[in-house]
Amino acid sequence: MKKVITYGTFDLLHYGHIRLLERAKRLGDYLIVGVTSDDFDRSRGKINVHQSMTDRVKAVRETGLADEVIVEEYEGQKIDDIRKYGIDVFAIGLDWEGKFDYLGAYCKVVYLPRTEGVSSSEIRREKRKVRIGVVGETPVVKKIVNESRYVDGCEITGICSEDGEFMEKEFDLPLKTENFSELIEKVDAVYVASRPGMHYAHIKQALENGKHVLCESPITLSASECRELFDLADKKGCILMDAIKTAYSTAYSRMLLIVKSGSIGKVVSVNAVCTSLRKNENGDKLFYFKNWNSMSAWGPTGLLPVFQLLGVDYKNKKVFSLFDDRAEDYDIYSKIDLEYDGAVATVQVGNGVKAEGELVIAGTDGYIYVPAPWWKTDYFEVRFENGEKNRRYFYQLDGEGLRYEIVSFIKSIESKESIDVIDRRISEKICETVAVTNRKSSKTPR
Ligand code: C2G
Repeated sequence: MKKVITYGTFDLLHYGHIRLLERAKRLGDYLIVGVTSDDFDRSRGKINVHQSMTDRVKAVRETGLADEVIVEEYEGQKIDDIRKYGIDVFAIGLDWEGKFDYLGAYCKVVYLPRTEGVSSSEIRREKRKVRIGVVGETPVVKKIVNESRYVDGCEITGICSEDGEFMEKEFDLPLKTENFSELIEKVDAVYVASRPGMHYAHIKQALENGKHVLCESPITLSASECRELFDLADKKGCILMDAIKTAYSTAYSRMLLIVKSGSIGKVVSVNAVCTSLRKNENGDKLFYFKNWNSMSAWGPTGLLPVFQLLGVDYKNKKVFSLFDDRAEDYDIYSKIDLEYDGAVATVQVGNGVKAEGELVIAGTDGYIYVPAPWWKTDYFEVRFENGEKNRRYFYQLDGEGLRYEIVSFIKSIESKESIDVIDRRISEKICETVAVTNRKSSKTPR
C-alpha cells in the first residue's frame, strides 16, 4: 500500500484545500492529513487563524478524503511522522517549493500546483475591516499601531491625543485630532491609552456611541465606575476589554495552568516586581510621566497573577509608597502587600526606579520562577527542592503579546462575544486596588 501524507492549517476550509487533498490522495492508496495545532501555528507566526483546531480537524474529516487525520504539533515532526507511519510520498502546495526538499532523504517529495484565486487569508480579509481609533500619548500607543499590522481584519485609522507634537511627529494616519468626538465618529472601535483619569470619560462616550473599547489597564480608578462601564457595554452590545498584554502570552497562560493543576502544591505566596525608568530625549529621568504613576503604570500587571491565582477576595491590603517631590500623587515606587486566608502576595511597582523584574510563586511542594522581565513571559521554570525534578518551559512571544491581544479583541468583536482572558471581577478589583493613595492617604495605609 502506497501511503501519502500532507499538512496544513486548513482554516475556513475552501475549494483550494479540497483540490489539494484530492490530488494528494491520487498519489497513493492511503492519505494521512496533518492539521496544525493552534500552538504550532502561533509559534510559526500564523496568528490570524479563525477556527479552532477541533473545527479545522472536523472540516478535514468531513471532506471524506483523509483516511487518517493527525495533529502537527512541533517543528521537525514531519520526519518523525514519515518514519512512524511508513510514508512513501510527502505532498504539499507549490507555495512551499524547495522548503521541504530535505524530506527527500526519507520519502518522495511532491509539490502540487496551488489553486489560484482562493485563500484563507483572502476570505478573512474580505470581511469588513474593523476601523480602530487610538486615544492617548503613552509609548504603547506606537507599539499598538505597529502591531496591528500583523492582525487581519483591522486597521488603525485615526488618533486623538492631548499632545499635538507627539501625534504629528510619531504617526502617519489618515486622521489626527485633539477632539475625541471627531475620532469616535469615524471608527468602529477605540483603543484607550489616555491618562488613567480620562479613561472613564473616554470609554463612556465611546460605548454610548456604540463603539467597542480596548483599554489599557486600569480601566478606571474605582471598581464601581468599572462595573458601570461593563454594564453599559453589555447594554449597548459592545465589547469592553482590559488590555494587559501579559495575559495574552502563551508562556504566561501555560504557567497559570501548571500552577492551577497543583504541580507546586498549594500556592502560599505570589511575589511580583515590575519597574521601569522613564527618560526623555535628553536622557533625563522624566518622573512625571503623563499621570501614569507607578501604581497605574505597573499595578495592573503586577496584580494580574495575584488575582488570577489567589482570587480577588483578599482580607487585608497595605500599601507603602514613595512619592516624587514634584507631584502629590506620583509614587515613584510602591509596595502592595495583600493578605489572604492561607496565602500572601507582594507586588512592587516602580516608574522611575529599577529593580529585578521577577515573578516568584511559592507553593507547598515547589515554586515557579519567571525571570525578568516576567511581564513579557516567554520562559519559566518549575523548581523543586530536588533539582532533578525541575522543569523549564519556553514559548515564542511575538510583539510582547500585543498582537495576540488585538487578535482577541477583533475576534470578540466579530463573534459579538467577549473572549474574557481577564475576568471582569479581576479588572474591577485592579481598579480598586491601584487607585492611589496620594501623599496623605499613604500615611494611613488601607
Ligand atoms: N492550498 C492550495 N491552494 C490554495 C490554498 C492552499 O493548494 N488556494 C494548499 C497549500 O499549498 C497547502 C494546503 O493547501 O498545501 C494547506 O494550506 P494552509 O492551510 O495554508 O496550510 P500551510 O500554512 O500551507 O501549512 O506544517 C504546515 C504545512 O507545512 C503547510
